[in-house]
Amino acid sequence: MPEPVLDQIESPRDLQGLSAEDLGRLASEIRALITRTVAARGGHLASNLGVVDLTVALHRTYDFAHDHLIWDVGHQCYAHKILTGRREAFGGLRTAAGTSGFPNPAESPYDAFRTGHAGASVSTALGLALAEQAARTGARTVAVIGDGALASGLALEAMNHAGDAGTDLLVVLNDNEMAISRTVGALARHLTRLRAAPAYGNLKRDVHDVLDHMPMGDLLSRSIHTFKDALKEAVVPEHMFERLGFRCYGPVDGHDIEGLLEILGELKGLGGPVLLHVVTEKGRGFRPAAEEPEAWHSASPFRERNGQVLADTEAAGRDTWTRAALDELVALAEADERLVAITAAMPEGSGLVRFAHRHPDRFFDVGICEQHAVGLAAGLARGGRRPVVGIYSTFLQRAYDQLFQEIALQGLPVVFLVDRAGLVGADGPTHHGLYDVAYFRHLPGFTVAAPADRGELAGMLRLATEAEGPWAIRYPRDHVPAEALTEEAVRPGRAAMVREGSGGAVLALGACVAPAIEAAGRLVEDGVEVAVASARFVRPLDTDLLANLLSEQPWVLTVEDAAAAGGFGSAVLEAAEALGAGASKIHRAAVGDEIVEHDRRAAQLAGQGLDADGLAERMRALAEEA
Ligand SMILES: Cc1ncc(C[n+]2csc(CCOP(=O)(O)OP(=O)(O)O)c2C)c(N)n1
Repeated sequence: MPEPVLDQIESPRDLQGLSAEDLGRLASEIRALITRTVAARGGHLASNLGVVDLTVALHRTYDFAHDHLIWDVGHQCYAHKILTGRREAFGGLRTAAGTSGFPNPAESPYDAFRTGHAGASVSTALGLALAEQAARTGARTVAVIGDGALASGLALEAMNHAGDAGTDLLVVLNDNEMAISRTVGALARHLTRLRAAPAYGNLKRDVHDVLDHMPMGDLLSRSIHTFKDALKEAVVPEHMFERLGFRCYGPVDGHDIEGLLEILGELKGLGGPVLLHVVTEKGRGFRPAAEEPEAWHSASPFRERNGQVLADTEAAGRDTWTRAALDELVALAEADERLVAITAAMPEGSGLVRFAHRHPDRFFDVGICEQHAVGLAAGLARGGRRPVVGIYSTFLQRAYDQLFQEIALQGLPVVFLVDRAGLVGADGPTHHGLYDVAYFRHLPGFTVAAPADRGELAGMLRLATEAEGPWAIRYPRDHVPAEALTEEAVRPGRAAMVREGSGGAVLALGACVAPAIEAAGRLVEDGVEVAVASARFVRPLDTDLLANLLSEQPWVLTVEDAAAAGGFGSAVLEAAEALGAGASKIHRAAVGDEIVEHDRRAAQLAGQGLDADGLAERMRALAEEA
């Protein structure tokens, strides 16, 4: 067995001495390492396997210790991490001891930004390019963006600017015809037409065509007209970004390392905004992922041998919140023809794929366009439909203004199923859903709810789809409690007592009710009976219940899986102040004012004192002080 090429790579500079054959072997070794690691740790598989050759070619062509490489989203940066000195830490991918699943400058100077949301790469790359241009450093900037992310508003805003600014910038369009699901929209169709164009795959041939079509025998002009000059004419004139000021090349085969090196080498010499359209295959090299790239976009741990996903024993028999919400929604949609569902490129993650199968004519996947998703919902609602937007808390941040302008200000009946609300585990800080309570609760007219169990979820969803104004229902990336915590029917703005006691009270929000009940149970040994209520609503808040608790209990602890600032506990404090009663009795458990790094969700909750152990400790301390 020859020594692995990867063993010779300490930094990208070590790529310089390698032959074309060695580069090919290196790419295979990296693919194997990625597959092995994701099989053990979980992570983004299909996109990463697709960009290995491109990553090798980029690092061989540029010196990103000096130049800049920005990965859009950043979920496809594994080969980049392996090549930039993080091979060992990569073994602990997405665990507290290992590298994160996204770029992070704290890990390496080869990462310019912490990223995780789609569509930002061209903006940040253009900013860097403008700064480098002003400083005359000669550093070059490259952004790699997928065909899914390119259709996001932010990316198009940046392309619009870059095409006009004329700054040196290479945008590599990594076209694999997929976002997480198949890429949707008119831009995707445009790219399909370009892929089918005869120019596919051979930029060099195009350049020679240009040379060959020069006046025959005109040797002088032929010799002046070099390859580089001809390159300027070998653009793809019908490319929409060509019309917007980019010089566009390709499509080229993103798995032909030699071809990529040749093209990148030539393009490196060009000034101004350049777009290279590269075609790659998601899941390349691992058959299950190549055959089903959607299922393997983000993988749970699996058996490398056959791709069999390993069962999550802890969750056995329990539904995720996503699954439970979709069960209810699909049932409601049978009875209410007005219900329509919208996703921004997350049909699988949001669970709405089940709605889509049942009611394809009432389902809209708008691509990675959260702002548009919310605007579209407003229009549909104004037109008499009842839109339900299934979206992650973190991605809805993109559409904050639409929540105000298009929804709240109009008072339109749109339901937001705010998934992955709270700490999300291994995806880490870019993906935590910590701010939705704060960004919803000041919007006039919104009802903001969080279920503690399945019954509450069903009751809330029914009320929300019947309501005359906007609703948000938040739930975490977790499993629904196996048993009902309360039987009491859900009524707007009303909390529910789930445990009686007079030694203090916990007012818990949503999924925090279950650990609060468990913690209260532990205090019985200490002779303290703590009352627990499921708050159910952040807005409107149950001020009657709050007034009772403040008059009857020695202390009230609010608990939420959300940022403390502006969160549920803040709402309770404000309400207590307005009531003129007992604000000093209120204590808050919430996620602190800090970045919570990637880890298991259970560990993150424990780190914030939000698990049963942490809450029991907090309650014990409050009971002792009282
Ligand atoms: C603003 C935002 N919305 C949604 C997502 C979830 N997401 C992560 S990767 C991805 C697909 C990206 O597709 P593409 O840009 O084509 O890259 P590929 O995975 O195909 O390489 C999506 C929708 C996100 N990261 N950011």
